[in-house]
Amino acid sequence: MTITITAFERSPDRGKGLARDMRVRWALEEVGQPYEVRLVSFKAMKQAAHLALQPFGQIPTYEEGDLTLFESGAIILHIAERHPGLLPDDAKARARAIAWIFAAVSTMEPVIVDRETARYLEGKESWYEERLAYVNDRIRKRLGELSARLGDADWLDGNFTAGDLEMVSVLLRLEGSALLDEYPNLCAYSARGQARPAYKRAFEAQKAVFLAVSAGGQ
Ligand code: GTB
Repeated sequence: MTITITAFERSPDRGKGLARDMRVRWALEEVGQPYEVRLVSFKAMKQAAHLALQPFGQIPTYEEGDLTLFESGAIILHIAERHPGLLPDDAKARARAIAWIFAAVSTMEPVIVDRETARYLEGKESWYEERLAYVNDRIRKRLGELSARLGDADWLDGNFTAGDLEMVSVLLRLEGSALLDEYPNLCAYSARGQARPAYKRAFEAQKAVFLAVSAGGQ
């Protein structure tokens, strides 16, 4: 059955792979599932046809036969449960890997997104730098805890899982800030994720969208 996901027609990250379709692409590449991509404009995302798939008017979505999903974490869990390669067979190890997916999106990502939101919405305020210091400290707290748990292991719990895929994707949102550099084992962890052939294929695929739009002079 054909899998179709949605992605930005013009991603604001200009091909850096930071939008959440990248995680879904990466998961599909890890399990060797071909997929199609429907590009949506910001205008189309807020219109009825897309809202029927994604009630908040966002990307990514996932369609497979009569199944439609939204929320990248749920999509990744669905892919990981349906195809071998992203979750261990052992039931307890599988449950722990799923816990790491949730840890990435609900414990780590909110503090990181808060930093981005502060920059976009409050960057010009006189108190921005002061607020940023607090936001950065909240991120450092989480990075320190994650760093302590990872230690010198390659992945969070044994072999690479969907939990690592989600966690590396979240850490990537810190690229360009110096925060991650304070935690060498997390830098190495992120680099290991990005070195995976499936990550590279997914990255090139999303970058091709940006290059095509740029070449079209749009
Ligand atoms: N919880 C949802 C999920 O995980 O699927 C969140 C989905 C979401 O935030 N989608 C964003 C979106 O559609 C794109 S990924 N935004 C449009 C809107 O809300 O109108 C977030 C994102 C966007 C851009 C960058 N960037 O340019 O660097 C990075 C991340």
